[in-house]
Amino acid sequence: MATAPHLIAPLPLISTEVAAWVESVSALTRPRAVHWCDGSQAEVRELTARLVRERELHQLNAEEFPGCYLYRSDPNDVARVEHVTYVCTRSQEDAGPNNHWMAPAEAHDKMRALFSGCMRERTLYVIPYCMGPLDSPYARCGVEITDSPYVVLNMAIMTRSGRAALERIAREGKFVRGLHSTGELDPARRFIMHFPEELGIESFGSGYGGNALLGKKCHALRIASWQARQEGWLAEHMLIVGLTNPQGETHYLAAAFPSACGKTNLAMLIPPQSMPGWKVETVGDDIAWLHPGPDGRLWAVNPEAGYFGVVPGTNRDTNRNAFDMIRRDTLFTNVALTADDEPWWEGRKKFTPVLDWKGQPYDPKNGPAAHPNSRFTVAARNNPIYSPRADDPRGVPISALIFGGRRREVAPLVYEARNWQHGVLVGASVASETTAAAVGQAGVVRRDPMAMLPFCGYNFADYWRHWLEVGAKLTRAPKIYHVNWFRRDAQGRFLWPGYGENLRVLAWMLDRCTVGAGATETPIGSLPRPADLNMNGLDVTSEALAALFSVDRTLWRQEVAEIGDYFSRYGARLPAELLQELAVTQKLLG
Ligand code: OXD
Ligand code: MN
Repeated sequence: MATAPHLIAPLPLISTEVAAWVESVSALTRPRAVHWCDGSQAEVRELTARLVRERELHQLNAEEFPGCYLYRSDPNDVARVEHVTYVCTRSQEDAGPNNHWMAPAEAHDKMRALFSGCMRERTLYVIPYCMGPLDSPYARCGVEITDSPYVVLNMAIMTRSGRAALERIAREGKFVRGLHSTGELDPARRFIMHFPEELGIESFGSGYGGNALLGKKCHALRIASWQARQEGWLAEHMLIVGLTNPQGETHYLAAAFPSACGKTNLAMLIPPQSMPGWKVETVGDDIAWLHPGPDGRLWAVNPEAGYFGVVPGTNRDTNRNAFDMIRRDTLFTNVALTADDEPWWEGRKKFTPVLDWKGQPYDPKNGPAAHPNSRFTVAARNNPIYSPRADDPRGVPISALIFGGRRREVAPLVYEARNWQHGVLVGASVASETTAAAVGQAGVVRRDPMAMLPFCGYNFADYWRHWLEVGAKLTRAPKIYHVNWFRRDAQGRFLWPGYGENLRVLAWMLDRCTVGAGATETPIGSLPRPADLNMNGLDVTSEALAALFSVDRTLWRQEVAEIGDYFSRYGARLPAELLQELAVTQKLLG
């Protein structure tokens, strides 16, 4: 795509800061051309066609998957890279033990050397974008400069990008600066740097989603969490879902689970047949920006405009909405191919793969056909249950907040925190098995507070303090829950069917928030008794139910001790309230 003059926004629309920054980045990176993205469909079509011609994208079977393309990333660039992701604050203490830290001057020097001349022979794309509805006071803007056309296509789906965003930036004069280059995709020259005090991001050496689509994890979580603390709100790794009960009342829930633990599935849940009259609508599947409202409630907006979801496991039984959604206008990354040029992944019931995700003839001896972290990028508007409220500039009011992890044992199916302060402890002590979403060994249990371990842009101790302060502003605070869909028996089988059946648990939460459904008090919080949940048509044995609803005091005493050890890393900055709540739980456990 040549740099056509008509694509350059007329000058009055460009803030002088953006123009000056683009100029200084081009002086450093030396691109062959500069292209200002206008965010139009024509631009996306033109770029897609070029990438197909250049064999960067592969067009999928146009009858079965119209408008769908496959992109294969470099095989050593398939996931987020937490070990080279840094938060570069002036004081190391501000980044906290939860982040890798580098002094800003050192990080800038390192990155300047990498970016120097890196776009020779490449086009520099300028992507102005807005996270959140364009007319929302809660939305925040950024500009990503990248040399990756794949990033341009993804950002066009994932954010509200182009001319309208540039206009808002020109009006506001404030934006997050994200500089990205794929470099040579050399893992030894790969760094994702964040400068929260400067509202800046510098990412080099990776083209993978979470490392390269800078609006997503880098801006909407790491930088936004920092901005949110200063401005009195919260930027969270949470889905947002609307539930309408058979009486026609709608409530919104926000839920934080670590990466690849089912946020997209819960946000797109299909009610089981035995729960007629329930309606589910998606507001967001990954990130929520939460604001205390003038009415004392917590309000949520989804800053994203699309989904970057995990493909394997998606089928008509697990998530029919997602399966239908990704049958058109979807960009697939690292899935396998069938003989008919259809995308294929583990869990897709029909057909067999002939080429694996690397484009090699499929041989099961070489591992799965689709990469376990293969992804779909698709516009939220393609979602058959997209909530009309997702575009509401005020957001939606939240009735319940949910934390959860992937744990074989210890955590019961669901429990309710005693109050907000206890809920902050529950969130801060989330533990979960690692997944393929990040480089490293999968299946290892680690603490992942609020599912934000890889994403909080500052010291967790200050973040928990901020959570307590936000709660203090709410006169109608949401109740806080913990769930675990992943409990297993001694043979390793899941005890709970999950997916649509999770609605039974959500329905109990809503009844707790509204009509006061039943529960039993335990040392860790309130649990439903099996009779408190809607069990109509549920196929789970009574032994499994007993295990799902049990609190093993020995395991929990050990858990409390481990949480205490974990908190001790945060020293004197740790809010005393969390230790007080932990002491209450310990005492109740006896
Ligand atoms: C994601 C992640 O891509 O959490 O959403 O890794
Ligand atoms: Mn995520």
